[in-house]
Amino acid sequence: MKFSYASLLISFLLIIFFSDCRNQSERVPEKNISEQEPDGPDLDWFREAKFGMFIHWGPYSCLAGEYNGRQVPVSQNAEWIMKNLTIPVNEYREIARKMNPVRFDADELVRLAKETGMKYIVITAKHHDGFAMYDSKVSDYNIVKWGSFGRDPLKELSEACARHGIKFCFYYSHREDWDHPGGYGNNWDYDNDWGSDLYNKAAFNKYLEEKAKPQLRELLTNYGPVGLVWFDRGMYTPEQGKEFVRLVHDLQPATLINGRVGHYDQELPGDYQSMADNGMPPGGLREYWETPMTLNRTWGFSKFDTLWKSPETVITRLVEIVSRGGNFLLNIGPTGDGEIPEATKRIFSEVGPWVSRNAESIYGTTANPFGELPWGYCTVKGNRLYLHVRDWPSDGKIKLQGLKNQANSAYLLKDQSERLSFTCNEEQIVIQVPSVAPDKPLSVVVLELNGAPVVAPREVFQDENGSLMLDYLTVKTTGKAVTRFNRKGGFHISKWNGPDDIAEWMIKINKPGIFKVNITYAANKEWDGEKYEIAAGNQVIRQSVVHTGDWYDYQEFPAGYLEFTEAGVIRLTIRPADQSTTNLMYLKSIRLDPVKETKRYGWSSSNTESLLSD
Ligand code: JFZ
Repeated sequence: MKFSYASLLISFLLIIFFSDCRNQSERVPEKNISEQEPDGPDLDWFREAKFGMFIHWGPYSCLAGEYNGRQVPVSQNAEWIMKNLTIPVNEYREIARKMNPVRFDADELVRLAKETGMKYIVITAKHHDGFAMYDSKVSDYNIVKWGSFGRDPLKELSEACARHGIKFCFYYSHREDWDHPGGYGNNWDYDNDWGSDLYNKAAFNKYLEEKAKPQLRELLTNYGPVGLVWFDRGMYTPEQGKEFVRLVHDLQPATLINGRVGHYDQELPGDYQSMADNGMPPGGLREYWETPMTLNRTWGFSKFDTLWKSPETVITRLVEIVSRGGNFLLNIGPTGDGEIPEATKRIFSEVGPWVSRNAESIYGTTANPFGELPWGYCTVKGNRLYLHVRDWPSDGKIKLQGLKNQANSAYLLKDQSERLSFTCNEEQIVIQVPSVAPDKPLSVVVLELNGAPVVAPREVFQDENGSLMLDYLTVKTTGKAVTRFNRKGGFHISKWNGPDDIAEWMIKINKPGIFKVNITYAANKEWDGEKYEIAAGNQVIRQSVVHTGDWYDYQEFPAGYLEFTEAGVIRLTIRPADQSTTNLMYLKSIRLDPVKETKRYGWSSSNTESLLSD
């Protein structure tokens, strides 16, 4: 085989080229994080956003709370008119056919959201009435094909959101469907026995497979990136709930899912917890959550519902929710022809400017670390505390207890030219503020610290009987232990599975003595026998979990005894004793009750068979 110089040169160049390509491919600059598609649910934008617009809009908006002279009472939701007035499917379908929302303007909606400070929009793609407010290929029962409108509002809205940098999201009623014979909830047209566990499984599964799932697929395929899917009213079985989670994440892995995708009887299968409508959890939750709220009393438009919330109420609710670590999803109900009610625009026109001038104290902040504050709310960002003062002090003094690090400066967010004076001592910091509140309904005072706030754990005091109640309101959790909420389990501490996952309290003993320790928790069978330790000073109570039936069936158990011989503040902890794959328990509370001292021999805190009588 003859090798010409040319062939050698070509070979050499090819080697360089391919090695260079290979190197080239290795040298391809990594996308920076922000451009990388998250490979899982993207909570970051949600945590940053804080404030969203909910839109309830469908054929029920055309009825506006009344049909054939019958009215949906203002205390009931106007979007439930089909069920509340048992409107036959065939009649409702004709109401839907007449829907022709020529006044719908996606840009106007998105501009209103943006000017009000809302960063995401969740619109009803299909509510319980089964009517699709988008161009569905699955069913002609939709806004584009069924009547004369011929436009796709969700397409127009998703494009307007993209133009204005607002996250496009949609609501989908995946269980309730009063139009489809297999959907849950229509027991006036269809002979479905809809007792809680007697639903018509075959018909329901047919509805899921021929309507709910295919419609979700087309929504997650044809409308661009979807920030979140807002499911509603749960699902029958945990497995069905998980099927919807898989469906969403198979199509858009970054799309968030709210807490109502799964059955209320199961652990949260979504990415964040949906609180009850207009619900307000106490603070201290470490799991993320969102509260939806109506602007009057109904989600869908009602011409009778004039009980509008004031701008002050909306602003205060926003701050209250954000200060407790959640998101606020505020609803608007456009009219049947697509108009935004004047009252909505008036309220939003006052909310927006307040949010804009106080934006720094809202977006990207974390929850108040101090517990309830008598004068208002607190949010945190880096080394800054944002004190949202609701009750402006007549003596000009804002007091804050529990801060352990040094304050460097204080000023009004609205006027940063003037520094406020303040004094600090062991107990508290007192900020001197002007006599007149600079803003309303809340004025923001900024306290700059020498670092991220360090807050003394809140102390738990003995009550008049000398007892102590330790629960999620005063707990400090570390590791994977979290304070959380779900509809079935209520507020509790869980998600812990090793000795580094700790719940602790600082208990203030004024009346020393021996205390009986009772623990209230729920545990399913898989957690039976897991070991936990309750420790205070050099005392340790070691116990085993006894299953209570299910993870939300709470029961009280005697855990043992602790003795405190002197007054003082003591750190009490509870944690899994060993590393485990289970969640140990849903802890509701630990209670310490003083016991009479009778016999004192052979007693040990780890011995639950104490010789002491209570
Ligand atoms: C549901 C819908 O039925 C209603 O029409 C609206 O869409 C609302 C946002 O969601 O209503 C609920 C669902 C759950 C609770 C309350 C109202 N809940 O958990 O308290």
